[in-house]
Amino acid sequence: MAARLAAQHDSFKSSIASLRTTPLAPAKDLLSKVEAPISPPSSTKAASVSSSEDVDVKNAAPVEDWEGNYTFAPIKEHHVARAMTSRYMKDMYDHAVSDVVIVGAGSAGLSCAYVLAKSRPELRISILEAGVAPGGGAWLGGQLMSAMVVRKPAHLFLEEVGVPFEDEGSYVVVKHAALFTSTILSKVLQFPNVKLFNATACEDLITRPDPLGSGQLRIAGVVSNWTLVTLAHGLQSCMDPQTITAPVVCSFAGHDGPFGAFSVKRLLATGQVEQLGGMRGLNMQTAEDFIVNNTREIVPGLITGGMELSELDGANRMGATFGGMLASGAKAAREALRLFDSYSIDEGEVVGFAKAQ
Ligand code: AHZ
Repeated sequence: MAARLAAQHDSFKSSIASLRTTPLAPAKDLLSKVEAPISPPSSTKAASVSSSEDVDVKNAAPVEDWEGNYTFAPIKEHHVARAMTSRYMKDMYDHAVSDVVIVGAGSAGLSCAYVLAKSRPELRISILEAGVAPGGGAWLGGQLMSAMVVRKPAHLFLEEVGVPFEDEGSYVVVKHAALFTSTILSKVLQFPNVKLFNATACEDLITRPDPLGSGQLRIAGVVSNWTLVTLAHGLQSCMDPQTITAPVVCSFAGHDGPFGAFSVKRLLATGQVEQLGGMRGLNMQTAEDFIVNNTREIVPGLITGGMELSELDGANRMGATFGGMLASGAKAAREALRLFDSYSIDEGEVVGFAKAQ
């Protein structure tokens, strides 16, 4: 048995070695032979190129030469490891106390982040996005189709962000939803006061008796964990999370789903809201106005908008029209600033009302 495994291992090693060293066969032979080698590349220069292990990178100067001599500046593996680790850990350290936390980087969350970060560059804004790719449902229009419909007046927000569209009268059309999402994402990420923690889930909310005397519990930040760790909870009994303290949390976790409507579901579980209305059927005529006009602080310190709000309020969905999400995010940002400016804050915690100027 051991001898057979060793023989298989040797044959595997030699087949890998042959993939590395055998010159590429002509294309017609490749098509006719199932076991044809795949590399090296077909360039006639390939035979004279050294393997990467042979190259002494210590003193190589970077050269952008497209004729076969493109040379990268030297690097060591630990440079890459430290470049990532030092920045990520510094961000976690700095953002452990934030001014505003946004949960969910879909169209509503990103719109909120854009307005907040642009209008108040001194604020420290953290975004938690459970997925690896921010953008939520805004990479496509409806039913996997490209175009994104935005009803007026939310086209003004597209103009503000710099997303081109075709004007169809009462609504506008962005030729690809990904154009909106990639544009707003690139702008949000370039603001120095924003940190996006993607692949990071909001697992819980920090609560405190409200020092402002509301008689309710105040949301004082979020409990976070890398999403993979959150998902592994089923396998492991307990893996403790991290926290971000903040006087204002804006939640845009979308409608119900594996991660959706996170904050309102958590508030229900903890008795901070009595019931969830549950998202209602589609009504494009009314749904967007409702979501925008009801985007609000739902318990002290927590603002909810986007489709998460439909789960709380029992509001209709709107399907593939996105103006309500953009305007809900923008309204939440205004509300977040109003709250923030009304507080006296110590190390991210609300300690009283701001003194009148
Ligand atoms: O990954 C989620 C998504 O990117 C993220 N999210 C959810 N729970 C989270 C948690 N921690 C961190 N616990 C979390 N992130 O939140 C994002 C929600 O984006 P979305 O696009 O699903 O929601 P939205 O409200 O921004 O936009 C909704 C778009 C819709 S749905 C709809 C309909 O069903 O009719 N119509 C529109 C326009």
